[in-house]
Amino acid sequence: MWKNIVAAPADSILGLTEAFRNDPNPQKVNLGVGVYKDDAGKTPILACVKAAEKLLLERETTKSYLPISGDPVYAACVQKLLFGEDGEVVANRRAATVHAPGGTGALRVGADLLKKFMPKATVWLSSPTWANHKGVFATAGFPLSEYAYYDPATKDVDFAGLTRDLQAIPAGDIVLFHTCCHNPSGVDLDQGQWREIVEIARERGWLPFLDFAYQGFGIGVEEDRYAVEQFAASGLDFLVASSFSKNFGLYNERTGALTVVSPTAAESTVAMSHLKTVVRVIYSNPPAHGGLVTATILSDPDLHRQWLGELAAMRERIVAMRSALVDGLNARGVAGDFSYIKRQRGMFSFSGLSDATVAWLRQHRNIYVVGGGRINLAGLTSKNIDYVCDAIAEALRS
Ligand code: PLP
Ligand code: TYF
Repeated sequence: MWKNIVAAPADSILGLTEAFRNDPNPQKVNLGVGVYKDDAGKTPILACVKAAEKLLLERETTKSYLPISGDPVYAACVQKLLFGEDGEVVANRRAATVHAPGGTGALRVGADLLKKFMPKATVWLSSPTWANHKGVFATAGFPLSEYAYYDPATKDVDFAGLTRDLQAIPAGDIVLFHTCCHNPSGVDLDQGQWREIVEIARERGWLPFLDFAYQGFGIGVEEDRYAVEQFAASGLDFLVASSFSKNFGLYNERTGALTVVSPTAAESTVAMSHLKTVVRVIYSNPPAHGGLVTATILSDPDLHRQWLGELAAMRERIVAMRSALVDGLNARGVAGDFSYIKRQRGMFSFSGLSDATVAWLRQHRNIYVVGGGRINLAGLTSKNIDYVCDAIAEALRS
């Protein structure tokens, strides 16, 4: 059947990983795919995860199916991470959470749910956004549109453009936001800006959908959820797609969650009933391991504390690499102000490098950067930072 069918193009970021893997040069550096690496260049299993896995191995008594919505202890833990220990949303049972396979699975479950009840909606994405957002929402059947977000001239949020666009989005459309650590720009909204956005959502009546893939990678677990708290306090309907791939290092365990927040507990019960029907026909019920690991860690005060420490270490290493990169470029007399790289948050930076520079770095220095100039700071280490700074300095001179 495939004889006359043209092959689909490879995912550009994963294609870059493939090319990196096949590159025999020992000095090669991968600043592409969004995976955390430690200073040895490895993506480690967190010690709290290993400890939780040991406990699970001893305690687990069955591999029977989980409920359609996943482990209820996991759902409660997710809600505490989103709304705090004594969040009003939790107390009033206004949130319905299902364990989804990764943040991507959560986005897709949310998209399929919304398509059933908002079939005519357009989904609005930030310009630019994570490429897979387009694929997920388009495949669920939504037309897509973009709102202004990143301004390459100021290397900051184009907030005037953003509010102008959000004010023009009609009621009944869906607006996707990056809660923190915007991928690919690294440029986040501040607290005052989030409050304005919540007000616009209230006035205009569009539905907010928060993609929360990097909780704890920005400033901290609590600081990073500011947007979630503000939308929760507004009493509006909204959705949150959580991912624990990065902050628990559980990439291949497909650990995420979709949380639908409603104005009342009665509505939340209805939302959960429809969430289950959506999940039932895609994967029936979620894989258990990652959710059980996360729930084990978050339910145990010692493991929880250990996780916060390990998460802080990942975040702080990335911040240190931001400084090392900016200082390294300045020390080499590279023209231009790179201080914006220090202001950006999370794993990524729109480095400001042109596609021509990106191509030069790959061809001449075996340094792999995504087209558009997005750098994964976690790919930098104390061993390769000088090599990378030398290479960028030379690329910008040539
Ligand atoms: N959303 C954003 C913005 C991401 O960057 C990612 C992963 O890179 C995801 C969602 C998906 O995460 P997961 O690997 O848990 O599916
Ligand atoms: O680097 C990024 O932006 C992501 C990373 O199944 C990624 O695309 C890679 C594979 C995957 C999910 C996310």
